[in-house]
Amino acid sequence: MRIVLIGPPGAGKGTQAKRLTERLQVPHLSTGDMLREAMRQGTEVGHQAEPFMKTGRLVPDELVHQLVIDRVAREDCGGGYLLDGFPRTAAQAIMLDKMLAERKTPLDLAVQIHVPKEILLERLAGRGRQDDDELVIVKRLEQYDELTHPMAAYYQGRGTLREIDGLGSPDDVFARIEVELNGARA
Ligand code: B4P
Repeated sequence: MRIVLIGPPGAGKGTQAKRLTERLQVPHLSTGDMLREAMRQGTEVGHQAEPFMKTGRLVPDELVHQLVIDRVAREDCGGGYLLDGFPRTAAQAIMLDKMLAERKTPLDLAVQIHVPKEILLERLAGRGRQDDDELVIVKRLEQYDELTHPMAAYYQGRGTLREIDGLGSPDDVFARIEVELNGARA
């Protein structure tokens, strides 16, 4: 299966992606992880992404596009994959569609996780990653509201969007996602 996972920072994308990929036995493609790895390795992409990530802004679409194209072309993605945190803008959604059409591999499901802002702030404050500084978090949430949330409508129009309540324990949330997953596989 090919799935995209959409949600604000702290919604539990990474947490649920791990469970989903274990269940489906497909690779977990997190653009956030790929960008952090590029920064750690000091690659050109990493250098270009760093100032954006440190200030809570989305990195330019072109940088992420190439990462995704290269990763999806790898052999382990032949049986499907889970995209965690991609697409995040309308341009990324269009790019993904083009790539899927070229490869003749349609998307099965877009899952959007909803969590109220006050809970997101609590969760992120407890995590302590470099970009979990209070001001940076506010910027990341703003970017989600302005760019990513409206993008979800793109999938609604196509009938692939499933909206999930992200409150409760990670197991509660996963149980809700599983219901949608089973519906899509039926
Ligand atoms: P990401 O790495 O995607 O980071 P994130 O949005 O914070 O999501 P993450 O997966 O880490 O958090 P989660 O909700 O799982 O992006 C980081 C940055 O990279 C972006 O700001 C941007 O600059 C850049 N970037 C990435 N992709 C991009 C793209 N496509 N285009 C442009 N820029 C891009 O978990 C958060 C915390 O909540 C965890 O501590 C977890 O334990 C906890 N949690 C999860 N579920 C919970 C639950 N049910 N109850 C309680 N706590 C829970």
